[in-house]
Formats: sequence, C-alpha cells, structure tokens
Amino acid sequence: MSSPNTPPVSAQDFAASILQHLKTSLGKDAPHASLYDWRMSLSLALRDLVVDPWFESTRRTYEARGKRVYYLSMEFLIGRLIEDVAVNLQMDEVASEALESLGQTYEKVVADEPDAALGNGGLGRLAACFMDSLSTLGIPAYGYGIRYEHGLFEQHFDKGVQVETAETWLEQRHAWEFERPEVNYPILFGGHVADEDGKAVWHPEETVIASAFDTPVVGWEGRWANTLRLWAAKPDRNFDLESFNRGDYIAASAPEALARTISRVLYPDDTTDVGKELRLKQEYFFTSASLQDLVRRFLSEGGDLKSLPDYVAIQLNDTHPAIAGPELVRILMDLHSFEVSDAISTARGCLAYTNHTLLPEALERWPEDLFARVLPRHHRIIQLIEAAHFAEAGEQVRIIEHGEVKMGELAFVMAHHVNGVSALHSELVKETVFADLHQAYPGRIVNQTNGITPRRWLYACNPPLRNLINDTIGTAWPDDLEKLQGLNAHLDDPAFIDRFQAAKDTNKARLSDWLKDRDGVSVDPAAMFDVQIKRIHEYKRQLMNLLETVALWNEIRDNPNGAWTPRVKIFGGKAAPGYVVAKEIIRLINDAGAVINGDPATKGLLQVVYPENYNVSMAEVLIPATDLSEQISTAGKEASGTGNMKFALNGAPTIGTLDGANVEIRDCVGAENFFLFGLTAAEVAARRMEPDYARHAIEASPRLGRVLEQIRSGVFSPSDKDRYAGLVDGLFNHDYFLVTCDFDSYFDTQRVVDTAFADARSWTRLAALNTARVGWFSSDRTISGYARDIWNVRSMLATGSG
Ligand code: 26M
Repeated sequence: MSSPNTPPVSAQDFAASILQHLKTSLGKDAPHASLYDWRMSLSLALRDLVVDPWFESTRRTYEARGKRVYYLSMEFLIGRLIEDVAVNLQMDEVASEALESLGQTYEKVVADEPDAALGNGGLGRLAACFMDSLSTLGIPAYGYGIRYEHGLFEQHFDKGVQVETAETWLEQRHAWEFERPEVNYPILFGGHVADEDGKAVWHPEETVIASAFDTPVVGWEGRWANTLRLWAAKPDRNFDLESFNRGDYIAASAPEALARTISRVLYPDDTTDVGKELRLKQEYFFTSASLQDLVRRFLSEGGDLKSLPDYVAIQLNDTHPAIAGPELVRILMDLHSFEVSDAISTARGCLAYTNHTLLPEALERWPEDLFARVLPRHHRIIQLIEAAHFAEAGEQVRIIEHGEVKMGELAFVMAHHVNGVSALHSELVKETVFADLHQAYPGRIVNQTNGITPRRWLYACNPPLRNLINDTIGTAWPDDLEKLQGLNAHLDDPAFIDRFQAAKDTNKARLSDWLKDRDGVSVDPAAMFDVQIKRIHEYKRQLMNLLETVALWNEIRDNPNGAWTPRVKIFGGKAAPGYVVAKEIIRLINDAGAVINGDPATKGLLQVVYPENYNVSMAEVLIPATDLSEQISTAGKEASGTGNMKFALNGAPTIGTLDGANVEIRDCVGAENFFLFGLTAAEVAARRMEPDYARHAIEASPRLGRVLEQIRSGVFSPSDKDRYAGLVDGLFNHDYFLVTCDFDSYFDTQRVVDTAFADARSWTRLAALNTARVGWFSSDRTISGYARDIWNVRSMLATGSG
C-alpha cells in the first residue's frame, strides 16, 4: 500500500489505464468516446486501484479471525463515488491531470456520475459516513443493504408544486460494484407452521433469491477497504420449473413478479406507512440474506455458533432490520438445534440497535395478522422472545400489543445495547419512548453522538478551505479531525482571516455559477447565503423560516432606507409523496419566493431560491458556500441532525434551537458563537399543556399576525386566494411544532445575525472559529465510540488513528 500523501500511480500511467479501459471495457477509441465513456473508463481505472487494498484487507481479516462488524441498514445514501475514491487514494490531482492530458475536463466527467441515492436523508447518509470511517479506522466490517433499482425519487416543481418521477441510476452500468452470482440465499415467505414431533416446522409458500453485489469501500490513504454488500432479488428458478413442468406457464411467472418487486424501489417515506406488506418483505429479505451470509461465513471458518457473539457485532440501523432478532433465533433453533433460551441469549449477544427518532409516527408497528401471514414462524418466535422477556423483566412492556407487533420494543429486547444519536436524544429515549424498558434493563441505553466523514464533507467538497487548512496546520487532519483545533491560534491573524474569506468567496461564486447554469437563477455572491437543506417536515419548521422571510420582506418595504443586510434564503429538500402538509409548505415557499423575487422594492436585499431535486451532490456545492446554517427544529424533535455538523465544519455559523446535536455543537464552539433562540425541550412540553397557546402567541405578535393574514388572504396566491387558508388555520388551531411560539425569538435572533454579518471581518472570524472547533464531529470519533462501548472490536491498523 502507498505511503501517506503519495499517489500510487503517475498521471501518465493513469492516463494509459483510462485509455485501456476505454478500449477494452467500453469498446471505444478516444475520438468517438462520449462523456459517459470517459466517466466509465475513469471509474474503472480508479476501481482497479481499490482492488489490491481490498484483497489485502480481506486476507488480513480472515487471517486474524477477530470480531467483525455487520452494519445492517435499509438505506445507504452514498452519492457520487469517483471523487470519494480518488480523494481516499490521493489520486484526485493525478486523475485530473490524466484526464486533462486526454483532452477532458475532470470536473465535467465527475459531474456526469448519477448519485447513488439509496436513502431518504440523515439515517441513510449516516450509514454511508460510517462505512467510510470503518474503513479509515481499519475495522473489519460489512455493510448490508438493498440494491434498489430505483433510488429516492427525483423532485421537479410544476408551478411550485412538487412532482415526483422515478430515479433510474441503474439504467446505466454501475461502475463500482462486482456482481457475485454465486452468492445466493433463498428467502422464504408465508405458508404455515406445523408441529411435528414437538418441533415447530415452517412450511413456507414463496421463495425469493437474494443475490449479492459487492462494492469496495476504501478508507483514507487506501490503508483499508471493507465491503458494502447489497442484495438484489431474483426469482427462484427451481420453483419456476416445478410449475412450468406441470404445464402451468402462467403460474410459473408469478414468483418472478414478486421477486422483481422486492428490490425494485426505495420507500420514499421517512415515517412509517402502516401495513405495507412489500415494505415488511423488503425488511425481511435483506435481513435474512445478511444473517444467512454471516452465519455461513462464520461456519465455513470453523466457528462454533455458541461463540458467535465473540466474533460478530450486528448493528441495526433503526428498527428496519429488527426482524434480525427473531431471524437469528430461528436460524439457531430450527437449523442448528439450539434451545430457545440459548438461542435468544446468543442472538442478543450479537445485536445492538440504534434509535433515530422519537416521533411516534416513525416508530414501526405491523398489524399482527399481516405479520403472521408473511412471517408465521417469526410470529411464533416473537411470542417466545416476549415470554423470555417477561420472565426476565416482568410484564410491563409487551412486544405484541393491541393487535400490533412493535418493532422498537422487539429491537430493544433483543439488543445488548441500544443507542441514541446525540446526548439530548439519548436522554429523551430514556425518559420517553423506552422509559419502561430502560427501568427493566438499566445500562442498556447508551449514547453515540452522530458524526460525518471529513473526507467527503470537507476535503473533497471544499478544495479552497482544504488547501488553506493544509497550509496552516499541515495535512494530518483528515483522519484526526481534532487537529483542526490548531486553527484557533490563527483566528486573530488577519492574513489567515483574509484567506478564509477568499475561500468562502470562491465557494459562493461556484454556487452562483452552478445556480445560473442549472436553473438560470442569478444571485448576488456578496449577499448572505442563508441555507436550510433537509427533508421537508413540519418539525424541521421550514414554514417558520418562510414566515420570517415574509416578515423581513414587510419590514424592508416599510423601511426601504434601513441598513438591511442583503440575504439570499436558500431552501432545498424533498417531501414524502404522501405528506400533504409538507407539500403545501413547498408550494408556499415557491409561491412566496416568486412574489418576493419579483418585487423591485426589495430587489438586491432579499431573494428566495429553491433549487429542485436536492441530493447529496447538491449538498456538496451548497454547504461550502453557506454563510448561515438553519437548524431550527422544535426542541426535542430532531434526534441529532448531521447537516448541522457539515455546515459548522465548512465555516457556517448556526442559527438554531437547543435540539439534537445543536446542543453539542454549541458546547464546542462556545455559547457566544452560536445564534440560539426558542423554547427548550422541557418548555415545549410545558407550553403544549397551555390552552390555545398558538392563538395567544399570534395575538402577542403583530408582526406574525400580519404575515399570517397576508398568506391567508392570497397575497402569494392571487389566482387562488384560499390556497393556504388550511395551512394558516392549522397554525392557529393545532400548531403542534410551536412555529408560532418560537417565531418572535427567531425573528429577533435573525436581526442579531444581520448585524453580526455586516461586520465582515468578525463574521469571518466566527466562521473560521466554527471550522476550528467542530473536529469532534468526525464520524471517526463516532465509530471509535461504537467500537469501544458497543461492539468490542479493534482496529487492524498498527497505527490506529482518529
Ligand atoms: C420507515 C418505514 C417505511 C419507509 C421509510 C421509513 C423510514 C425511513 C427513514 C423511517 C425513518 C427514516 O429515517 C429517519 C431519519 O432519517 N432519522 C434521522 O436520523 C439521523 C441520523 O441519526 C438524525 O441525524 C436525524 O436527526 C434523524 O431525523
């Protein structure tokens, strides 16, 4: 493997490798090659360089026979990979040079890659950051998930209204994966359970084959590479043949149809859709395949299943793979003759569960009859698990209750550790959703505050700042992010602050060009770029941001000669297709934006921009160019947030509530360097008890009342004046997320931000201070915490870093 900071190949040799792939893998010569051909050739040439470190890591893992991590996640929100791999292999400059020598533009080729959008938002992106850190830290690990044919839908705006179309990333060849046609497992569904000689025997009705596709995940400097194994569903040919031989041609195609649907499409919700049978089948499909795979590997290495917990750490990314508990018990009991109590304790020794939300509508529950129909054996096993749990902890908490199977309770009971994703969230997990189980199993709930990979979220996406940091504190920071603290010593150096400002200006110019090229939108790079990008959700309160925007518009019109700080309000994010209120909020942002942007009275002072189809690669352009990070959720509702960390790392101060990881970000940067507003989680809970709290808040705020009246009366929807009457009435009557209560505090704090931003030098110092002080939020730190507190696994790298 290469030594630090030395590319493994010269630009000349790499150009030759690209040309070789162009010829032998794409069947083209340079004069006839399309952008796609060049992108594929570049990807394959890079992939070649990953294979040796990958084999070496796999060889050492098998040799060491140590414990391995299995990260089970329905979602891996990866984004593009060319730059990620190039950066991790120190090949970014070489790749760029090689392509230029072939007459191509590296940036254009990189931008041709479709995002692998196999996730909805924070939970899926966290899984992708964790894979990067597991490899960087040299921890033997496999990610397991689903190879969706269609990732998250594409979002378009039709007159401001969100319209969804199918995403089709696999219509083009996917350069990074290796198909493993020999790695197949049968996944069984339905049928019935019979008692045969005192043993429960499952006679399933349907079989689907899970087939593996492997993507190497290379860590920093190519020191280690793990595997992301995604399962694709295929029909069971044996089954086909049987009915085919009976002459029933039509029946023979039925399993084909089921198989193809299972890995067809990512569910686009980030709340549960009760009773969707296909979703349950997806969950069982990938969980069963993953467990069969890891058990087969363990046995092939001569392991004794009784000692499985010494060799296997399975992390459940939310409850989506919670069926892993009963499935592992089934494998141990039905296939390996374990006693029920041994099976349960062995499975529990392997399993840990991460909770990502307290929102009741996001906690998975399955109607018991549906569950028993799809997974009859697991239904029985869950009853055994519940009985064992009652014997151990008493009968306060049931797993099956009111005709529903509660996946959170199942995951909790079957896990040796349960973790929340920020300090505040983990405490709330103990006090609310799992209060009774916390009493029954004290010590089981722990915290692991989320993190982000600094390779993608600073080094790769922000070259100007990366270069400044390298020049200032050296190059050891990408895998030891606390080293950024070294920047603190330079915060009062005018030359450093000038360069920091120049880096931000470069990024803002780049975003401005990108907006112009893609959407034809012009923005003033001198204005404050105020950015809120995330899924559209009532609790995240994009609506409050929009209300503040309208209030500011009013204020500027009332006082056109005031010393206003020019702002561009940038929104980005998708709503779940069935989430009606979220879609109304999107439409209102677009409608209000059109009116405000068309108003000559506020031109140059206030602008609303909402680029459609927000995704990982859009985030990589927006975040480095951001001046102000909006993290304004109702306190107690955002489990952690990870966008908040990305902004701070890239030098954007936060306006935010005391919610999720905001609390810890504020601790790191210092209270005086964080624009805090709003009620605390405890105050939120208390305020909800007060009768008519929203009405009172509106009556107490003429500024808010005026904005709501404008929206209700059709100022932003003149052709359809009542369009937003329902949305506004909702705020008066059931403002569950306390938009009205926090509005004044938010507006006032935004004016403090205006004043602070007007002093350019001190603002830039504040921005740089954010970068210097948030190194703790590296996902390397998070993964080290999981390895130490939950998994009991160690790095394979002699010089373990981070
Ligand atoms: C469930 C059922 C059917 C279809 C989809 C779902 C589903 C998918 C994603 C439910 C929840 C999902 O994600 C929740 C999520 O993204 N939570 C976020 O997790 C981040 C990482 O821990 C946190 O930073 C965010 O605060 C939290 O909202």
